[in-house]
Amino acid sequence: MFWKHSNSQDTVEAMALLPIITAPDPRLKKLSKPVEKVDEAIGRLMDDMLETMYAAPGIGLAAPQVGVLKRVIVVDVAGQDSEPQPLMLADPELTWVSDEDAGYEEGCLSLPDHYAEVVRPAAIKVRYLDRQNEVRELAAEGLLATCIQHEIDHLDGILFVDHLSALKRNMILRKLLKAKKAEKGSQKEPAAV
Ligand code: GNR
Ligand code: NI
Repeated sequence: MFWKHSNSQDTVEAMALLPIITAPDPRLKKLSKPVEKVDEAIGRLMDDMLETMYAAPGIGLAAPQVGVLKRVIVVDVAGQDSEPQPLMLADPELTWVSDEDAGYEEGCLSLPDHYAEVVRPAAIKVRYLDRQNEVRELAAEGLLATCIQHEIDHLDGILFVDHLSALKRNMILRKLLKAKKAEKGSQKEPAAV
């Protein structure tokens, strides 16, 4: 679907799959910076993030997950059997949240293979800059509202496990750390003969 960037000179360059950072990693805990303007470079970042998200596959991705500490997120909750509905948001801000809450079983590409119910406002309004640098406002409920809040959390260095009890959070983070250490160890190990 999104295979090429075209720039102002009408040349094309291949899009890129970006490596996704997994926890624990200090970059996932940082506050990302506003972009203020969606220029060509931010547009390309959005395209690359969307391609990376579809390939993962995931329903959302935030720039810090690919090591870029800028306030950019992409979302598509349409699912594999329907028309894609890509959203690309820069500097997203919640302008309204419902009093009513909803719980969803959440996952995160930066916390692979771990899932837990997180309670958040059931409906939101979000103001942002779109791919064309236009200010827009979107009302969302259901999975889309959950996903947008999950992505905005990433921009503030917050992971879904930060909404859980310390016990559940530490259990998940310990397992991820162990998995990382095992991965490193296996790389260092000489091949068995
Ligand atoms: O792919 C993802 N699925 C998901 C499911 C429930 C609530 C949030 C999400 S977002 C996640 C992709 C991701 O890690 N985005 O930051
Ligand atoms: Ni996530």
